[in-house]
Amino acid sequence: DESYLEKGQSLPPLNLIRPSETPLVGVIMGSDSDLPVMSIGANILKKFGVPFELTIVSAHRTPQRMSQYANEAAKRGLKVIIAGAGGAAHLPGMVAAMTPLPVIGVPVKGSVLDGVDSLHSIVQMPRGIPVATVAINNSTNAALLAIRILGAYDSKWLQEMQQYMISMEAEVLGKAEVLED
Ligand code: RP5
Repeated sequence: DESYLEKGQSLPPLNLIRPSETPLVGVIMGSDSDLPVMSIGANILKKFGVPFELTIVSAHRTPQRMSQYANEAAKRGLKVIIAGAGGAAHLPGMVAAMTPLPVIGVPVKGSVLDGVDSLHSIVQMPRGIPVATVAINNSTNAALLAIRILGAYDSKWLQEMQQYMISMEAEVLGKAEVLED
């Protein structure tokens, strides 16, 4: 069921699109225009079987919703937050400022400046409040990093990650063999 990935849904405050009732990872983004990028990472979480939720939280358009989300995240059982944003991408940093949970920022490429604006905005967090920043549009790595962090709570996720790495290696070695033939 991919219905939670549909674009353009209007969300009442904190009525989350929640594939899991007990999510461990919160995937949030500033706008539904970020969905094509962020849904790639969401699908990785889905593939690994990680309970997660996905919703829109805008730092500048819905600041109260952002505060509520960040303040309640740890109490609700989330372990990691993945936050995607474009432009003056303050969402990951603001969320990190209001929760002790690890926050992974995904710089989303906008229509101008090639996403370098978002990258600089997210990666240049001043000291004290860290945001783990992945490459522009790389929600895949954000999801994989979130799973590695979950491995600190439950070694099941480390085993899943190990399997993933082994199959990735086999895939690349397979391609190398084809080239050598
Ligand atoms: C940010 O502004 C969003 O994260 C999005 O990447 C960017 C553009 O937003 P919209 O044009 O979709 O409103 O808040």
